[in-house]
Amino acid sequence: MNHPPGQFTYQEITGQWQAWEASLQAFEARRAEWQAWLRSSPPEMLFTGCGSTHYLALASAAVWQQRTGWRCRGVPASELWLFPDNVLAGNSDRPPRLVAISRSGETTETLRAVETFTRRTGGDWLAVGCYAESALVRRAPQALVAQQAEEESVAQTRSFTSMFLLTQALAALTAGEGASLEQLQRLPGIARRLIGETEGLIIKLAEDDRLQRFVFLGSGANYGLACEAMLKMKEMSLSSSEAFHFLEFRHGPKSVVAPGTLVIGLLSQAARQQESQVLDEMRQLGATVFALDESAADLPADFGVEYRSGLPDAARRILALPPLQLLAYYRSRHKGLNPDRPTHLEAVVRLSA
Ligand code: F1P
Repeated sequence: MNHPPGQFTYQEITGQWQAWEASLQAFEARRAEWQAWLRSSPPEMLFTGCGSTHYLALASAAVWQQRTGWRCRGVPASELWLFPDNVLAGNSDRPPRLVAISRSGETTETLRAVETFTRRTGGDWLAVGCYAESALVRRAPQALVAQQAEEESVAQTRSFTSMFLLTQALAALTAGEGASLEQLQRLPGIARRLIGETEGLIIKLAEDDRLQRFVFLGSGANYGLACEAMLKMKEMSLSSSEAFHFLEFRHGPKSVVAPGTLVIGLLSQAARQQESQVLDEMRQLGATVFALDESAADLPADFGVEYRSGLPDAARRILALPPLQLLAYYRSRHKGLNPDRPTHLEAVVRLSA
């Protein structure tokens, strides 16, 4: 049956809070098992994936290091597979642990990265995915599977945020600072409200033809999320779309700023003042500024999304994604494209060699 262009993507974005709820409920049911898995802390925790799930690996590594104090790093699966000496320490007597993230659980690079990791280190590993019967999940000693986050659309939306929520939930079971499980369990209801509240603004921005270049800025764990929002805009709408660490944008890339540039800032509590200064400077250079934060009242922005979550920074950062996924969706539809089937892309990259 023919579906209207973008129908799957729209449903998967606007209903993602339901996948968040189901994923957290399934996690809670195995809480004791996960606490046992966390009992021994590894010398290092590696996170890996491809494309969206590489960006998820970056965000998850930052969240985990902040929460656990362990040394954590996110790397592309192709780097771990093809250049293991650049990723794996040679002289470690205690092996690192690996978190392999893949929506499909069938991406060749990710499967080969796991093979390389286990062959070289013998370390324990965990799969994070959406398909319980996938090769990655079936091979894994332990797996976090995002319930109800499977997708028809090629571009990852609810799958990404649900898998991110699960990696945060696992981190929340360790000691240290960061989001608690109870705080994360409040997110689905907040996201449902936020999607409804922000859709009108998002449509207005997406349909403003003066805006032709999109720059996503985020620091700390928000950098991986800024990269994911950049990729959505690129995959779905074929627009000029870039992502930078917030303050890095001054060191050269800002040369592109002009009146047709939309600078989208994912603000953090720790660096909010410095990040706000960057937004102010870009506005002076002629950019239109769109800020996403708990409160946008005092920010130098033309447009803002306010989470008003009542949650700490560590728990609320995921709330930036649904509005930015919708921005990519509506820009894609405004250009007459089909976000369900992005140009040149397939849902899974399988390599022969
Ligand atoms: C990884 C990936 C996606 C990308 C596209 C192709 O898939 O690169 O990030 O958006 O769908 O595959 P997976 O390993 O997470 O299934």
